[in-house]
Amino acid sequence: MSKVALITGVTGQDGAYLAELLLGKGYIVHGIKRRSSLFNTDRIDHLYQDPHEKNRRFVLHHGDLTDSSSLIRIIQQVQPDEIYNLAAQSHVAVSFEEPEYTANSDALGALRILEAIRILGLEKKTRFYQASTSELYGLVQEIPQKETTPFYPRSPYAVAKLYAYWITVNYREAYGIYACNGILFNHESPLRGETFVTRKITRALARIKLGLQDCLFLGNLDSKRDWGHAKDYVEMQWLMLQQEQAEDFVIATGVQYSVREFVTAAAEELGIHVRWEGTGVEEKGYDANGKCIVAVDPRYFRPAEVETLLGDATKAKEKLGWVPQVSFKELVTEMVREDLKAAERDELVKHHGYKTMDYHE
Ligand code: NDP
Ligand code: GDR
Repeated sequence: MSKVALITGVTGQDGAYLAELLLGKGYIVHGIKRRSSLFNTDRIDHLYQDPHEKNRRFVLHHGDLTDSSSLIRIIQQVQPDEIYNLAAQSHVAVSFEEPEYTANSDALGALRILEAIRILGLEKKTRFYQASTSELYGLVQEIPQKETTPFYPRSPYAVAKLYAYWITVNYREAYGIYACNGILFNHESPLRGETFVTRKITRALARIKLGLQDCLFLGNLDSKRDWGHAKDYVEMQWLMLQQEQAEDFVIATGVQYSVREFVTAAAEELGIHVRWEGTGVEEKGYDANGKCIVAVDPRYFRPAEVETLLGDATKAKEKLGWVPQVSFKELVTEMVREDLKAAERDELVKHHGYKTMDYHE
């Protein structure tokens, strides 16, 4: 009998990689997508199976983390062995603009799923994974951060995720549900959303290289992150649900770079050497011809910043056999290469792909 998994946030970066991983392991995978006015399934279109196909192994359902009734209905129908709660309003900066919605989806969303497990009497059957985050450490109390490091969230997103973290622990202790938190540090890929800093950088630099864009505007260049590859990290999400006992794990590479260093590395991949000049809001990056290609724009500063994150994943190494497969350099190379291909397609369309139409003809 195939195992059955339910993924919330299946249309997101991690959801797409995880669905692919689980299908490869023989799972039947159900995913929850929310209704949108445009197609939002780009990342999983290659996995799509027509509803008319018999014995489908990949099935999508409309639902929303803010809507208990949809969650209960889907979980009742699917009777999953494993639920991966990846859905979230996941943008830290946006959470300052939409704090209430962020709390509703990111904090109460986890509670709604855990309650659905209870209401449906699935406490002994269904295992639950919560997508927790290094943002919980916020104003860091210890370097590097591990499972025992105290939390100090610095955004409405992180505060909402703190609730989700503790409600997961609480339902494990109170009701014996196999529920665990993966405290994942930043992980990126060519599927990363375009407004997160790594993807914003690789996409913009590729476009600058081809003359499709002039300048990349960024916020805090000094911010430091521990960046890994999403493909590596979803494997750990799965492994956390395969243990004898539910536990919480930090997943990180243990290596840290600044946003400025990410820009420099991505530019080097494109054969652009960035010369940095100035400090603070005056800082700029120039190419070899003296053209300004990177500038600081204070609109991207956050009301409260998380300056530095560096993870210690010793526990995951020892218990899950965690070894990151993709290095920082390989991650940057892959992201730049994919964004360069996309920029080349845009350039082709811009210069050769269409002719100007005179609609009055
Ligand atoms: P994405 O932003 O790429 O994906 C988020 C997913 O959640 C999308 O499928 C989105 O749908 C869906 N979603 C958002 N709101 C709702 C809602 N109200 N109801 C149902 N679905 C919703 O995030 P990632 O894949 O990068 O991250 C996955 C999870 O891991 C998130 O919870 C994130 O907070 C957490 N995390 C991520 C890290 C990272 O570095 N990537 C690190 C640590 C934690 P749509 O496609 O329609 O927008
Ligand atoms: P983060 O990722 O906030 O760590 O959350 P993001 O890539 O948005 O920011 C990383 C750091 O870069 C700085 N920064 C900028 N960020 C963005 N988005 N845009 C900019 O122009 C810019 N300039 C500088 C930020 O200030 C920050 O310090 C991600 C999300 O995936 C969360 O869901 C997840 O929980 C954490 O990673 C771990």
